[in-house]
Amino acid sequence: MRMVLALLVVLAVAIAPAGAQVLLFEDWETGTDGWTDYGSGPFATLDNTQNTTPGGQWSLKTADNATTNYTNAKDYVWATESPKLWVVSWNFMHKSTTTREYLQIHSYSGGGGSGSLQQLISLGVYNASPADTTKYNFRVAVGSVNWGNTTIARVPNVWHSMKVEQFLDGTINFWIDGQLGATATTTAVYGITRIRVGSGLTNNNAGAWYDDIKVEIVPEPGSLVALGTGLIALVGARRRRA
Ligand SMILES: [Ca+2]
Repeated sequence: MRMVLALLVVLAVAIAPAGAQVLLFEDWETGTDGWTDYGSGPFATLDNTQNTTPGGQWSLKTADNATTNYTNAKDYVWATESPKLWVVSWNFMHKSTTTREYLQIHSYSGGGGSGSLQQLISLGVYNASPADTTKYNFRVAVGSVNWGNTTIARVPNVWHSMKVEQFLDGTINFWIDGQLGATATTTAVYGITRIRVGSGLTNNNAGAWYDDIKVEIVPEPGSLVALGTGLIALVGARRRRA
């Protein structure tokens, strides 16, 4: 029995929150180091009119005057694909006019933005069919529904907390202000190689603000399940012997 108790202690320690691994946290308070501009301009720039960070001043604002596509966003890349069990969260404010502004989660086969596109997931506001322009919209581009609508009504000109989480079975949840707004499933389950802040598309002269961007990796449960299964088997064996 002493051994079982010892194993229970080991198991309790193993199950105790190991803490998600933070791959990226950006509140824009110390510049844009590590980020690169997408396209040839105009670019997203630091802005101190709508900050959210406690004690901070800065958020990132996409330009209002993007008249061409494929610019006006900021990228953060990883050479190696992250683990697949990830959570990405940020704060977001959009204007009242119809626009297309969102954060993008990319996965490319060669890391960063190299090789073939494996997955592209977005959450924010979009303007083309089938987007309901009264709701927040999401996209799962590969192996899924592409653009879809959340159940959460758009409220412009205030900050919203946005969160996307992926599970190993291909479930992707989209959260807005702590409410689950949509769930999608995909057959293309990949880790992250790039975060793109902004749609990179023309935005109807209505740039948006982004702050407190966090990319976290959740410890995979496999080792804990294995340990738990082992413990149950051991207890069962001891019971049979008793
Ligand atoms: Ca900030």
